[in-house]
Amino acid sequence: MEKKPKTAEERACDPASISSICKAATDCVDLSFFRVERQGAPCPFGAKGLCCRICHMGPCRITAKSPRGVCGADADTIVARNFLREVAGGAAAHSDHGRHLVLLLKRIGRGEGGAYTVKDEQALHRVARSYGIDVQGMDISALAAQVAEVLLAEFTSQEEPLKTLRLSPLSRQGVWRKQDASPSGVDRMVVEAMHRTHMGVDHDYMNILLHAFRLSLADGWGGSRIASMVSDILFGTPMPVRSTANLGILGAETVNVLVHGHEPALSEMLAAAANDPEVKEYAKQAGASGLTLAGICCTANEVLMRHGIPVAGNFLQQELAIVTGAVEMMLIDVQCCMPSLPDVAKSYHTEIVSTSRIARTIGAQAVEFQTDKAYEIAKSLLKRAADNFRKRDPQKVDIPRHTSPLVAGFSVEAIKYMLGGTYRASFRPLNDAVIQGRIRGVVGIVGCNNAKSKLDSYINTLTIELLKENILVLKTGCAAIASAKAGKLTPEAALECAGPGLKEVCEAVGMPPVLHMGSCVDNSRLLEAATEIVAEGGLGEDLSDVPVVGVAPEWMSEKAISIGCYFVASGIDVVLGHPFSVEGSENVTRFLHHEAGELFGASFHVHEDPHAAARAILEIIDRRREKLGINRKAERKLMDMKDRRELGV
Ligand code: SF4
Ligand code: MSK
Repeated sequence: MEKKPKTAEERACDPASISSICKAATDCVDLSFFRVERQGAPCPFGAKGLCCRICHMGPCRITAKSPRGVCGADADTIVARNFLREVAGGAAAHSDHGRHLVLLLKRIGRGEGGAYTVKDEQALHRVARSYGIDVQGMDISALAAQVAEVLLAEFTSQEEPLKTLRLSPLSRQGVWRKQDASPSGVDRMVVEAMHRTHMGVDHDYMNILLHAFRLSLADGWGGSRIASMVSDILFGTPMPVRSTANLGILGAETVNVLVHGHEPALSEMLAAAANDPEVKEYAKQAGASGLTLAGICCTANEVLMRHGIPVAGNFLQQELAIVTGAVEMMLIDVQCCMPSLPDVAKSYHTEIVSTSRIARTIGAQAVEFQTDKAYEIAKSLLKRAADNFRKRDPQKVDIPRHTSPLVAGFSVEAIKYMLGGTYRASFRPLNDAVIQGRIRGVVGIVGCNNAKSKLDSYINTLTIELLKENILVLKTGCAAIASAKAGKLTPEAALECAGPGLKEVCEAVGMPPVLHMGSCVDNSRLLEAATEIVAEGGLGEDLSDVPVVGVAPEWMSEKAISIGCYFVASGIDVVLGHPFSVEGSENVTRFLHHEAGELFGASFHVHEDPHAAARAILEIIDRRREKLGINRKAERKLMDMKDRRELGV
């Protein structure tokens, strides 16, 4: 019997998405939500990691009848090789993003940055000092050039372990040395991953998986960490900022321009150009009341955190934004931009513009981003969008009215400032609250949406469950946008769900219990926050001691696999909302779920139900609290006069 198609309500939980999914069906527009159903059940060999396409004697598939490929590779080798290649893909994407930013910093240092400057000199000094660069008497350009050189050398380091690893706790560096997991430059680590997984090279699943963890560390403590640090230097360290989320941010009367992808360089210029009086006037001449610049996915997170630019939606809403019929232009850069966008746009007047030399899409207009002309390019793109406004068909416009207010921009510096003020900025109040039990632990909820599951549902259910249990929640990527849409990024709304201890701390400090910490590369900020907790003292010596867990509920990209691996290799347990494609090998599955714990003090756990995930997370946190000797409920007794007399005070 043919399966009944899902209703819009079964595909998404926020009303804006539900209404746009219905509109797409009426407009006969194909969406990922529909394509996933046409795909049917996934190929079991692919889903379990048992298909090998590494040489042309294959493709080989492992079955009970043929337990080895033509070359003799068994399930363990094939599954582990496929896994390592996925980690390499994810680490490469994050790190190449980081490299592009460092190259921009280098150009600024050379005086070739065009309208780009070092926005945050303190951040530049901070980074320079952390690499042992003497900043005394250096002018900003020279320092930018020197920092860029040091960071570029991190990507290509051949034999030396990454210098950036030194930003982690000393004890963790010892674990990596002991397990032979300290990576050198990500360029070499990725090349080595491709070499190891070539036909006839590394066949030992444990050796292959160890390299997956090593490589992921070159992402988390290398490429991604560098990307976050350099973004702060170039565009400013994020500080809390108010804004709005969901499709309703699109203006019925304004020229609507969406930035989508991951790299913030051009969108920073667009943010500046959107305020240019010439551009504003041009939009008015086109008949609009103004211009709305907003974002999708992680480019959205980048410009949200630094400029308060609204977020139109997360990963699965990229097509839905076009379906509103009210988007004049969508600018796509790298990562997570669906190739379907120009097809969706054909039904409306939206122009899709691709801006990265390395990311072209058939049907999109390619306008290459050039550093020295970035501001001019940004202005001309916005004017082109205004020209498109004249082509908007009012009959096709239906903007869901739903929006939610939010607060974002919680860099580690911002959290420290919030907790301790200017003169005593530190994590001490957070550590004390964890030790006293008012905050039970800290959980980072990260990652994507996945068309296989109901948009945002797992993320939002889990977030509420954890807040009730006094867990401070840190968020990045599309998971952060899910919470924004659900209204859980405002202090007021989120506090309604928080348990009494967490609520008390948040009210005292004036912070929300869900902190938006940025984009996908900013998962490195979660590591930075956990390192601050260790450094502050009282919660163990290593990241594997602190009551911290990472969760990727609705993950879909290879980057999420790399992130998961560098969390685990850093000593932080990771809960996945659905499994990796490794179930074809019991040995590989056991290694990731158990033996990794013996090597790194943390491992992967899979829970497809968010309530079960919440229970598992609390167990991990309580186990860690038990080991630290702090797993007791905070006793808070209000003293009456009799008690006081007894105390003699
Ligand atoms: Fe088959 Fe081995 Fe070639 Fe893979 S490497 S396709 S298992 S022969
Ligand atoms: S954008 S990698 S869907 S979080 Fe960073 Fe969202 Fe995942 Fe892309």
